[in-house]
Amino acid sequence: MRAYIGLGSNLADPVEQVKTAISHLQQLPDSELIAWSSLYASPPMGPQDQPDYINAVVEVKTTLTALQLLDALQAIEQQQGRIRNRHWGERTLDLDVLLYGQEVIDDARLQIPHPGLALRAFVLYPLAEIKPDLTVPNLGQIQQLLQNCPQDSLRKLEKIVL
Ligand code: ROI
Repeated sequence: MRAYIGLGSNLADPVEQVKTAISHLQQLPDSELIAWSSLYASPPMGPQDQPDYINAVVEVKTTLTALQLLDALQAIEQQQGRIRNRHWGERTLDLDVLLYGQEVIDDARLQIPHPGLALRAFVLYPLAEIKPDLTVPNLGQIQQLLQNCPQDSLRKLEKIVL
Protein backbone atom coordinates (compact mmCIF):
# COMPACT_ATOMS: atom_id res chain seq x y z
CA MET A 1 0.00 0.00 0.00
CA ARG A 2 1.11 3.57 -0.63
CA ALA A 3 0.67 5.75 2.43
CA TYR A 4 1.27 9.46 2.82
CA ILE A 5 2.47 10.81 6.15
CA GLY A 6 2.38 14.44 7.27
CA LEU A 7 5.11 15.75 9.58
CA GLY A 8 4.95 18.89 11.70
CA SER A 9 7.02 20.47 14.47
CA ASN A 10 7.30 23.86 16.12
CA LEU A 11 9.47 23.14 19.18
CA ALA A 12 13.02 22.08 19.99
CA ASP A 13 14.63 22.89 16.60
CA PRO A 14 11.77 21.99 14.26
CA VAL A 15 13.94 21.57 11.15
CA GLU A 16 16.05 18.98 12.98
CA GLN A 17 12.92 17.31 14.41
CA VAL A 18 11.47 16.83 10.93
CA LYS A 19 14.78 15.67 9.41
CA THR A 20 15.28 13.18 12.25
CA ALA A 21 11.72 11.92 11.88
CA ILE A 22 12.23 11.35 8.14
CA SER A 23 15.35 9.30 8.87
CA HIS A 24 13.31 7.30 11.40
CA LEU A 25 10.65 6.78 8.73
CA GLN A 26 13.38 5.30 6.52
CA GLN A 27 13.70 2.55 9.17
CA LEU A 28 9.98 1.67 9.41
CA PRO A 29 9.47 -2.11 9.46
CA ASP A 30 8.00 -3.74 6.33
CA SER A 31 8.12 -0.38 4.56
CA GLU A 32 10.14 1.60 2.08
CA LEU A 33 10.48 5.37 1.92
CA ILE A 34 9.56 6.30 -1.66
CA ALA A 35 9.50 10.10 -1.73
CA TRP A 36 9.72 13.11 0.53
CA SER A 37 8.82 16.75 0.00
CA SER A 38 10.80 19.88 0.66
CA LEU A 39 10.47 21.41 4.11
CA TYR A 40 7.86 24.16 4.43
CA ALA A 41 7.44 26.87 7.06
CA SER A 42 4.07 28.33 8.04
CA PRO A 43 2.44 30.34 10.80
CA PRO A 44 0.44 28.24 13.28
CA MET A 45 -3.09 27.20 12.50
CA GLY A 46 -4.74 27.50 15.91
CA PRO A 47 -3.52 29.66 18.80
CA GLN A 48 -1.23 32.37 17.39
CA ASP A 49 1.01 32.65 20.47
CA GLN A 50 3.20 29.73 19.42
CA PRO A 51 6.17 29.46 17.04
CA ASP A 52 5.88 28.90 13.28
CA TYR A 53 5.77 25.29 12.13
CA ILE A 54 8.02 23.26 9.88
CA ASN A 55 6.06 20.74 7.80
CA ALA A 56 6.77 18.06 5.21
CA VAL A 57 5.04 15.06 3.65
CA VAL A 58 6.52 11.66 2.79
CA GLU A 59 5.32 8.71 0.76
CA VAL A 60 5.98 5.16 1.98
CA LYS A 61 5.28 1.81 0.42
CA THR A 62 4.23 -0.48 3.24
CA THR A 63 2.67 -3.82 4.10
CA LEU A 64 1.78 -2.58 7.59
CA THR A 65 -1.93 -2.08 8.19
CA ALA A 66 -3.08 1.50 8.72
CA LEU A 67 -3.29 0.93 12.50
CA GLN A 68 0.14 -0.72 12.62
CA LEU A 69 1.47 2.30 10.75
CA LEU A 70 -0.21 4.62 13.26
CA ASP A 71 1.39 2.68 16.15
CA ALA A 72 4.81 2.95 14.50
CA LEU A 73 4.36 6.72 14.00
CA GLN A 74 3.32 7.21 17.61
CA ALA A 75 6.42 5.30 18.73
CA ILE A 76 8.59 7.71 16.71
CA GLU A 77 6.76 10.69 18.24
CA GLN A 78 7.46 9.32 21.71
CA GLN A 79 11.08 8.55 20.83
CA GLN A 80 11.54 12.19 19.82
CA GLY A 81 10.17 13.31 23.16
CA ARG A 82 6.77 14.48 22.08
CA ILE A 83 5.20 16.91 24.47
CA ARG A 84 1.79 18.33 23.79
CA ASN A 85 -0.11 20.43 26.24
CA ARG A 86 -3.07 22.39 25.00
CA HIS A 87 -5.37 21.50 22.12
CA TRP A 88 -3.95 22.81 18.83
CA GLY A 89 -0.88 23.90 20.77
CA GLU A 90 2.84 23.59 20.14
CA ARG A 91 4.46 20.19 19.74
CA THR A 92 7.93 18.72 19.18
CA LEU A 93 6.66 16.30 16.55
CA ASP A 94 3.36 15.39 14.98
CA LEU A 95 3.12 12.49 12.53
CA ASP A 96 -0.22 11.96 10.79
CA VAL A 97 -1.33 9.23 8.42
CA LEU A 98 -2.86 11.44 5.73
CA LEU A 99 -3.76 8.75 3.19
CA TYR A 100 -3.57 4.98 3.08
CA GLY A 101 -3.97 3.91 -0.53
CA GLN A 102 -7.46 4.82 -1.64
CA GLU A 103 -8.98 3.62 1.65
CA VAL A 104 -11.50 5.55 3.69
CA ILE A 105 -11.11 4.71 7.38
CA ASP A 106 -13.32 5.97 10.19
CA ASP A 107 -11.92 4.43 13.35
CA ALA A 108 -11.86 5.88 16.88
CA ARG A 109 -8.07 6.22 16.56
CA LEU A 110 -7.73 7.02 12.90
CA GLN A 111 -9.68 8.96 10.27
CA ILE A 112 -8.46 8.70 6.70
CA PRO A 113 -8.32 10.83 4.64
CA HIS A 114 -7.08 13.06 7.45
CA PRO A 115 -10.05 15.35 8.31
CA GLY A 116 -8.05 18.58 8.01
CA LEU A 117 -6.47 17.72 4.68
CA ALA A 118 -8.40 19.96 2.30
CA LEU A 119 -8.12 23.03 4.55
CA ARG A 120 -4.42 22.85 5.32
CA ALA A 121 -2.01 24.43 2.85
CA PHE A 122 0.90 23.05 4.91
CA VAL A 123 -0.33 19.52 4.07
CA LEU A 124 -1.70 19.98 0.52
CA TYR A 125 1.28 21.80 -1.03
CA PRO A 126 3.97 19.33 0.12
CA LEU A 127 1.66 16.43 -0.80
CA ALA A 128 1.15 17.85 -4.29
CA GLU A 129 4.90 18.39 -4.62
CA ILE A 130 5.54 14.64 -4.34
CA LYS A 131 2.30 13.40 -6.01
CA PRO A 132 0.91 16.05 -8.37
CA ASP A 133 -1.59 13.64 -9.99
CA LEU A 134 -3.03 12.32 -6.71
CA THR A 135 -6.75 11.64 -6.31
CA VAL A 136 -7.88 11.90 -2.69
CA PRO A 137 -10.76 9.59 -1.72
CA ASN A 138 -13.97 11.58 -1.08
CA LEU A 139 -12.23 14.85 -2.00
CA GLY A 140 -11.06 14.54 -5.61
CA GLN A 141 -8.04 15.76 -7.54
CA ILE A 142 -5.26 17.34 -5.54
CA GLN A 143 -4.83 20.10 -8.15
CA GLN A 144 -8.46 21.07 -7.55
CA LEU A 145 -7.92 21.06 -3.78
CA LEU A 146 -4.90 23.34 -4.21
CA GLN A 147 -6.98 25.81 -6.20
CA ASN A 148 -9.40 26.05 -3.29
CA CYS A 149 -6.69 26.41 -0.63
CA PRO A 150 -4.60 29.59 -0.85
CA GLN A 151 -0.90 29.13 -0.19
CA ASP A 152 -1.00 32.23 2.08
CA SER A 153 2.16 32.47 4.15
CA LEU A 154 3.37 28.95 3.44
CA ARG A 155 7.07 29.16 2.50
CA LYS A 156 8.95 26.41 0.71
CA LEU A 157 12.40 25.78 2.18
CA GLU A 158 15.11 23.28 1.25
CA LYS A 159 14.70 19.74 0.03
CA ILE A 160 16.34 17.36 2.49
CA VAL A 161 19.22 15.19 1.36
CA LEU A 162 19.07 11.78 3.02
N1 ROI B 1 -0.16 24.72 12.07
C1 ROI B 1 0.81 24.59 11.15
N2 ROI B 1 1.18 25.66 10.44
N3 ROI B 1 1.43 23.39 10.91
C2 ROI B 1 1.09 22.28 11.61
O1 ROI B 1 1.66 21.20 11.39
C3 ROI B 1 0.06 22.37 12.58
N4 ROI B 1 -0.33 21.28 13.28
C4 ROI B 1 -1.32 21.33 14.15
C5 ROI B 1 -2.07 22.62 14.43
C6 ROI B 1 -2.00 22.91 15.91
C7 ROI B 1 -3.51 22.41 13.99
N5 ROI B 1 -1.53 23.76 13.71
C8 ROI B 1 -0.55 23.62 12.79
O2 ROI B 1 -1.68 20.23 14.76
